[in-house]
Amino acid sequence: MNYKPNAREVGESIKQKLARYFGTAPEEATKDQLYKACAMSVKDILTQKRSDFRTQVNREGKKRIYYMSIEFLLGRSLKTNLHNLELAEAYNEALAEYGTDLDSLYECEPDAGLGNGGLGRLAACFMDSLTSLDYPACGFSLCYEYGLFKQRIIDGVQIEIPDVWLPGGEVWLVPRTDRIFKVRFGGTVRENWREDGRCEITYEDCEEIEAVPYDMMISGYDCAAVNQLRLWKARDIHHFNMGLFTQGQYTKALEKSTNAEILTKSLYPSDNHIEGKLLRLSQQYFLASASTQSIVRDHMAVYGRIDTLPDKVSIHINDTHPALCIPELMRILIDDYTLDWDTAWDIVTRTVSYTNHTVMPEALETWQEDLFRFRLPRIYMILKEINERFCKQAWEAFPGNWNRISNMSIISYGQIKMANLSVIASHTVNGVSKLHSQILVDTVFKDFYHMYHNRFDNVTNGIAHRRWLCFSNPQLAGLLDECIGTQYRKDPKTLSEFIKFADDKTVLDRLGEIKYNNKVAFANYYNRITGRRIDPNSVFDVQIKRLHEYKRQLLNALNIISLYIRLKDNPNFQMQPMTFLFGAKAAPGYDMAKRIIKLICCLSEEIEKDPVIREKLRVVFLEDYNVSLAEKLIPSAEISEQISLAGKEASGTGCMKLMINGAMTIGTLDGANVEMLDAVGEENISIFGLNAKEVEALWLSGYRSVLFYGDNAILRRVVDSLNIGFNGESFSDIAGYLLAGYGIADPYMCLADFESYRLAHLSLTEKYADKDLWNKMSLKNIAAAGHFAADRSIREYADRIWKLKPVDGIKK
Ligand code: 26Q
Repeated sequence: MNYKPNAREVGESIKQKLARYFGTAPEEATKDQLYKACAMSVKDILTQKRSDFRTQVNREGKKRIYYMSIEFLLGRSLKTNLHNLELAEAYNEALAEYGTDLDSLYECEPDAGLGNGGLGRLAACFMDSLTSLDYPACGFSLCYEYGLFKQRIIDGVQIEIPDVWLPGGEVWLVPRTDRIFKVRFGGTVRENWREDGRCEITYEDCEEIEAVPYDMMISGYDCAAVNQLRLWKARDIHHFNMGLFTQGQYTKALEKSTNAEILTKSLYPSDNHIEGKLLRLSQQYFLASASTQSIVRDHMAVYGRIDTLPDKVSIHINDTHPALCIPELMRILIDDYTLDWDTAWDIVTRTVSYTNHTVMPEALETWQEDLFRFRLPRIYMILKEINERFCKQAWEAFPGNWNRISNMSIISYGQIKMANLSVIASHTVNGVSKLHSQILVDTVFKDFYHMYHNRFDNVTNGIAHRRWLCFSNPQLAGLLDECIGTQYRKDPKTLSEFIKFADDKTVLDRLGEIKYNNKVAFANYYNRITGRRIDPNSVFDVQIKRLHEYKRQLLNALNIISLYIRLKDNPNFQMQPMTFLFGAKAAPGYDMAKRIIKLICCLSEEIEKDPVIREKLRVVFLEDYNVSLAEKLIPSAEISEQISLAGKEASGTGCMKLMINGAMTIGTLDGANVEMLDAVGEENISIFGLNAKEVEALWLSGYRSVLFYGDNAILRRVVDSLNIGFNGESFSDIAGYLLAGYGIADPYMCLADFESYRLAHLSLTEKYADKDLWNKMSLKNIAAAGHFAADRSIREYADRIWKLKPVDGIKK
């Protein structure tokens, strides 16, 4: 089949789709219909290519990776697919005939926002790299009807609006009603011991829910592979009792429906914070069970025997949220395939691996034991058995050391600890940056590290550099093509060759021009959407990430207030005009996060009212920050704010997207920042604040924020100004939080890092005056960013953890 239709063939295929699905012709079609027709025609090409790829995977008997994640934050697909397939030009040419172009159709596609932030976006970036590198891979997640809420800001208050993405998004999905599985909840489990020593399991009064797969094709760049992401939707098993209905018993027919659909209605909108809700537990088991059944079925269909599973299948769990695939696989192997415990356990532990994404105690998943037993009785029995066997083993390793054993136990004091289960059953456990992986073995998993030395590894995160650089910053990509050729698109480490141009004045000027053009483009976009203005001649200083105390948007705001006070004292004060841009969603129940949004918005409004000051200082809170907005904003960013309290941000990935687009990082020695410093050198990144060890020491000795306040006149004025507040609203609650003389003051120690942050910021913006110097630093950041591509991360996972080989020997 021809995967590269020309413009005429593309035009023909769009026309056909319009006629068939909308009964319309290109001249009469709406933009929305044209977008859908394009998407459908791209899907046809992907479907064909996928079929060829799958045949080859099976022929070669290649091992597959199944990547399970409760979140996949995909964003839009049309642009990525067209660029990956190198078809954008042909489509544009065809669309010109119909009086439109791709850029305007891209805007018709809703974001698939099936995730909160970093963890979900990482899963999406990883699927891109797995495919581009020709690895056979399949992602599993849930087909939420509502993705992450849309954010409106009204008078500085965040309002959450449901995100209805399926109309418009579902063109990419293929329902597979031939691959439905059943998932059981609740009821009573009976064990019947038979004479041959086997145990037969029967269920009474349990609720059965159908899992219907909706498959999405995932394209890669310049490769043979097309992989798939399988999203499960919950459906009532008797979806409607037609018998009752036809007898006229309408309401009874409705009552019979158990309302299974609520299971995949909505994504939980909090990140780095868990909610021990029954519905969430049900979502997690639903994902784990349907996916595991699907994996086993596919394996048996190709190989016909279960014992080879670990040789042909690797299952990866993206944090602990899908960890119930561990007892679920045990259940299938023992109850359905009649394997004995040890054989089953051997298969499971050679198949599963686990990535941890946080050390924050409130994000480590635990479930109440009785809730768990009630909802998942069979899985509970299996967990008990895993735990008992583990504890025996731990006892042999550390006889008499109850404390240690209780720390590592899966079930203790009425709680089920998912991280412990994940470590015990995985052949490899990894963190997501060097620092984070070190903290894991030093603290949270210290006892496990003693017991299972070789199990722990690090794979530093990476980003889909084609999406975040090549496709969203075409001018910069064009400059790179001219300077170093196009090889970096396939092999991002060759970005390092760009360093040769560090002293080339023409290239440096071009870099400056491209950044300026991108700023103008963003300012225009912002003006079109909001009617407000931003000055492309000011420095674009960007902090984009979920709103969380540990990420310290508040520290950024305090520094802005210090600049504002200085300008109010002296309106003639000469400074580099600055625009501080924020994009952040707060979890709906997270009051402090919402207060910080309000502070930023009130500060923004008050400054905007001052015609003199706003020429030098502007604060912009961007509404509804999401993947598509990030793609527009990041190419225009000049300063990247990565200012979390050291030791708290596991990795961060926004930092990498900004770096590869030439922004300068101001950051603490946290997460991936540490490795960015190594890669780019200290003259090309601005590091400030306490390091993780100093944070720990200060915390243990007792953090007294008032001491920092008392020592620093500027800081005093800044904190005091919160009491009067901004734009008519007092923020004395935030002042109180920062200072709390006796109670626990701000655990993220904003005041401790304030002065060092303020000075670092000042000296960084001073450098901006020297254009050549700035552009050179920017170039060096781009040249050093290749290491932070997901292609590199995925190769490490494939080689060291999953033992995966790419498919060879088919044409592209
Ligand atoms: C768990 C249970 C119940 C409800 C919600 C959750 C939940 C949901 C999302 C817990 C955590 C998350 C998301 C965590 C996350 O995004 N972590 C980030 O992962 C990135 C990728 O590795 C890192 O770069 C970030 O440092 C880390 O914060």
